[in-house]
Amino acid sequence: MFHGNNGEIEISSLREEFLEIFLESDISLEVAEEILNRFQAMFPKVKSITREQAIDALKEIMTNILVTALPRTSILNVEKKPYVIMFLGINGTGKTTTIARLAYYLKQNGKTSVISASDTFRAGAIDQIKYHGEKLGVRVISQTQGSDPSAVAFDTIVHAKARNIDYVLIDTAGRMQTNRNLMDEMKKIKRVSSPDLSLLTVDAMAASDAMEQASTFLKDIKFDGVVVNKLDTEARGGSIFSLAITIGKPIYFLGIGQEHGDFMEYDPSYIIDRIFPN
Ligand SMILES: Nc1nc2c(ncn2[C@@H]2O[C@H](COP(=O)(O)OP(=O)(O)O)[C@@H](O)[C@H]2O)c(=O)[nH]1
Ligand SMILES: [Mg+2]
Repeated sequence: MFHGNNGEIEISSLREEFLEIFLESDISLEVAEEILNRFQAMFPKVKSITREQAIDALKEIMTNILVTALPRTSILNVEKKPYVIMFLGINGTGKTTTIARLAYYLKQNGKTSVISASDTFRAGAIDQIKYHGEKLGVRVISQTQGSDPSAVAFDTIVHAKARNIDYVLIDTAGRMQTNRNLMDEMKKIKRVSSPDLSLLTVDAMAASDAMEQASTFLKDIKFDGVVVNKLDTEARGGSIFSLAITIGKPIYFLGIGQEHGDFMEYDPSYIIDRIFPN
């Protein structure tokens, strides 16, 4: 690599260096090239700059992309009561964990919630969410395995209205987007509970899968936003750029670990810091 005076490096070398970093961070090639083209355009007449200047410029470009996925308002500032949130997504992407973490987050911020155990399909799902509810001191409304998930959601909303509870969080069964029956069931829950917000959970570790899942779901069942989980793993969160650019839906929450507190409202600077650790 060419190092000029004052630690300056040729832009073309920096391009190569950062392309590698971006690809290792799960940013798609297309998005990486777009970022680097914008980067180059910022220095039209200059041959070399310092690495620090380069990082500052890249952070600015990348932040501009990420802020386009910010929701209009914090989940804490909604006006409707109860505010009904339904979670969708394939198995293992962290729906149940997200609900537990969100219930905890709401509680920390002085809000009340009740959970609908509408994953009545998978064995053990009701016990899993009840376990979280007990630990958090949050009520879980459930029936038995195999019962109608939309009836459970309905009951939960009735409960929330009667008790003046702020939020209803509806857990659902993991769906392969190819499974017709299960998709229809999902639509029924949506019809019956008419959620104020429906969120798709995706797994940051499966970057290209996440994109594909989001686009497939979008065709079949409308959702309003995305939750990206498992950002504490080796996943560096690059898939969030593709989500922000391609899906055109806000990103609401980030899951950053297995504990109830490992959760935050979507924050572009968290992603930037993972890609450019100091
Ligand atoms: N490391 C890590 N694991 C997570 C995160 N979110 C969920 N998990 C784990 O992923 C697995 C599946 O999560 P679960 O909530 O059951 O997914 P669901 O099938 O969509 O309900 C569980 O073992 C969770 O502990 C996260 O942000 N980080
Ligand atoms: Mg689950």
